[in-house]
Amino acid sequence: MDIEKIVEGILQQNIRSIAKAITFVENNPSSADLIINPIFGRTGNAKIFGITGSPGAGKSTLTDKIAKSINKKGYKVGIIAIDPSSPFTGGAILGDRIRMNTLSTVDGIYIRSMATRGMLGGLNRACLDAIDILDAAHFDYIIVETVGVGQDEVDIVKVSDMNAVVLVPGMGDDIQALKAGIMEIADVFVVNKSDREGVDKLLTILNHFNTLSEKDTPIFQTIATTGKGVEELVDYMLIGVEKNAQKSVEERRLERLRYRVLKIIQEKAVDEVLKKSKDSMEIGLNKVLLRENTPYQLVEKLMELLCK
Ligand SMILES: Nc1nc2c(ncn2[C@@H]2O[C@H](COP(=O)(O)OP(=O)(O)OP(=O)(O)O)[C@@H](O)[C@H]2O)c(=O)[nH]1
Ligand SMILES: [Mg+2]
Repeated sequence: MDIEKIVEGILQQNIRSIAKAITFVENNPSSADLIINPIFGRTGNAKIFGITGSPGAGKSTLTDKIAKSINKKGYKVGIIAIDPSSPFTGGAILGDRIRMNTLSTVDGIYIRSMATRGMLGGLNRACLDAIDILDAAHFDYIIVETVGVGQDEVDIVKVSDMNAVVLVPGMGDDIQALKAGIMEIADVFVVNKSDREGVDKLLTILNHFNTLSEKDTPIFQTIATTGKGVEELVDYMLIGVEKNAQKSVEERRLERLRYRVLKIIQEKAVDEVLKKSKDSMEIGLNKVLLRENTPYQLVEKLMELLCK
């Protein structure tokens, strides 16, 4: 693979090169720097939106409409859809392709799915690399769609510039599950499927949440399928992302970088330990199995190898 050509292609906004580059950073964690190092100087311009919400809340439908709306205003939009890893929604990749199909042909909107399965925790590193690739290719806004359930997914929206949490009427217990991680970091609540029954009840819950948390997180109502309410939401998001109420853009960027560097260290450290400790790992594990050593003592030894 000709990395130089791909890098050049990214900077020239060539879609094929962008797609190849994202696949490369996904599949080659230890050499993602070959792509990122030469383009990093061209990044830092894109604004990143997180769209989070439980499976089936209408995130993709909404993202589709939001992207089109932003695109109409003259901006390029990149979408990274992080697939739900739950086996019940295992068809999500195909589903997203079909639902977001209308976008792929529109000039100035690029959509990419990233699978959580089989990533061994490297998803967020790869996702942040993909954001850089789109940023360097002059995408003005990048939307990351994810179900905010696992820690990795909560982390990734935490480091976006603005985070919209999508809720639907009649969620009941679901809202409790979301609460722990996501509700607190929402910059805006979106009550989607507001054509359904139970909107008032959900609004009451959200207002109650706002009162309890002493926050005034704005609440928008949408019907993603028809696009109702989307324009208002987009206007708010475009302005809100510039003057984020909770944290300054600089603060968020610094947090994003800190998080990213720690993720790269994590991945590299594990990689290095595995590479350097093949035999000692096996011998060590057997000792732990026989209770001659503890897991902590083994790690201590393996870390020594890492530092050599
Ligand atoms: N009635 C109604 N249906 C909607 C609305 N928005 C989305 N839907 C439908 O809800 C279903 C799920 O929509 P998606 O956009 O795929 O939801 P998602 O949150 O992206 O789902 P996952 O990515 O699988 O978690 C689809 O059948 C949509 O047509 C809405 O506002 N009202
Ligand atoms: Mg989706």
